[in-house]
Amino acid sequence: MPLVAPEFLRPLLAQSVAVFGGGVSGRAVLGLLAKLGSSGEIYDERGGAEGAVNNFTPSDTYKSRLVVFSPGFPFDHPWLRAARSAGWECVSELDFASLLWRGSVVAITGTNGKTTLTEFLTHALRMWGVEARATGNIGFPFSQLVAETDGGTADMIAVCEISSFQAEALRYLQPQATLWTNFAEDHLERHPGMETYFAAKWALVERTPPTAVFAGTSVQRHAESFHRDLPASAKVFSEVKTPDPRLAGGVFAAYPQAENYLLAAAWWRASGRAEEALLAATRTFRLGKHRLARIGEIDGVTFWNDSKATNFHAVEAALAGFTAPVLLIAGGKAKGGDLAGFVRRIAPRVREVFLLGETKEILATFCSVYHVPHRVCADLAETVRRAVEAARPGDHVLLSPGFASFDLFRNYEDRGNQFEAIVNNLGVSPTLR
Ligand code: UMA
Repeated sequence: MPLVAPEFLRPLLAQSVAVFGGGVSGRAVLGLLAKLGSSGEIYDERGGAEGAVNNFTPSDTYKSRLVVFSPGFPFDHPWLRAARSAGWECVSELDFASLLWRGSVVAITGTNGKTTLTEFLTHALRMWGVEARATGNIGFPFSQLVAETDGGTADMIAVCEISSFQAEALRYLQPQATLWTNFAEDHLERHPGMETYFAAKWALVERTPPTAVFAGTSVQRHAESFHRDLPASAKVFSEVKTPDPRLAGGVFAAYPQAENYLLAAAWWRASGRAEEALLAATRTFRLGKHRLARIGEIDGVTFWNDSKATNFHAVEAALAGFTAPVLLIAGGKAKGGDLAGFVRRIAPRVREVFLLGETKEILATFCSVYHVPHRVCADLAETVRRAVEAARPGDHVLLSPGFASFDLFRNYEDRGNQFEAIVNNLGVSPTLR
């Protein structure tokens, strides 16, 4: 069946559309526009895609007066403000895709664990026989999914990882359910404070039927502190449950994934599916790359790649899984937040920290304050070299940076891949995942 745009969009698609952001989502929007028989032009302040225009002023050249914008653009970006004041329709990339999607959307958000939960639910639904697709912040834009599937079919489910950047701009997407894993400090480079970061994600709660909101206890705690009430019918799950023996030894054995499993299971049962099938799915599910992945062992020292840990909460969750102090490789591009508090909390769990990236000097200062042995390193290769020198048999060397990667790497995958290559060059056995 061909793609069909809602009526209000049709006149706006008759002429070229302004697409803000030349990254993966902007390029996916161009593809979707082509499928709709329309076209677009990319605007990007920093180059982005080939042929992108680096300045935007609303003008009459565009008869369509439609902007579709990447989540990289804050909602109050000057270009968006200008377009809105000129009367243009400004639609986020996620909203734009949702307007053309025939299937349903299950939204997954949270500070940590959302990518794993998105991948897991997709895997479980597919085992159940549903045509489910993982999409959104996971790195596969919803617009690309919609273009590839011609808008999908009514029985398809888009399991959509939604970041705060995406949630804050929503006006059209209506999730069939929202699973909000947890809430902790992150992205304070974009949101002016924890309350606005929380409010951005809260938009999803407001857009979801009240009986279909599933949240972790940290979400409820923060909702209370910000004087917001989760719907009375929302289901909230405890992070301090005794481990479920049925999940022992697997991805969902410990916090935060144990709590995430409870959320998934509650939604699964509420949608009329038998939990046995979900449990069976946990047994065949494998974690994606760069998420606390054991990459190998040399002379009794084990190396772990947790490059996906781009915030403090993720590092703390990773460290909690080790019984002995860890040789930690950390640092990267700052995103705001309480760095001193972060160092204070990890101090008892690390034997030494090897610091890199934009935040290495400031982290070194706090390491001195909290008596954490540390070394400031020139690059990733030096952090590994120094960690190996300090390691004894039985030790764990963990790359769990706690910051974004864009200061030294293309993205967290690039950072993790480079780490694995360096470690493998030390003579470590091939990937053991
Ligand atoms: N840009 C400007 N001006 C701005 C902001 C951005 O010109 O003020 C330009 C940039 O130069 C860039 C483009 O816009 O060329 C945006 O590129 P991008 O890589 O920031 O964003 P997209 O390619 O649109 O990718 C986005 C998500 N990125 C962000 O939210 C920052 C991707 O999440 C997501 O996978 C993709 O859409 C598909 O949905 C990435 C991410 O880091 C992985 N997300 C954050 C996170 O997980 O912590 C929220």
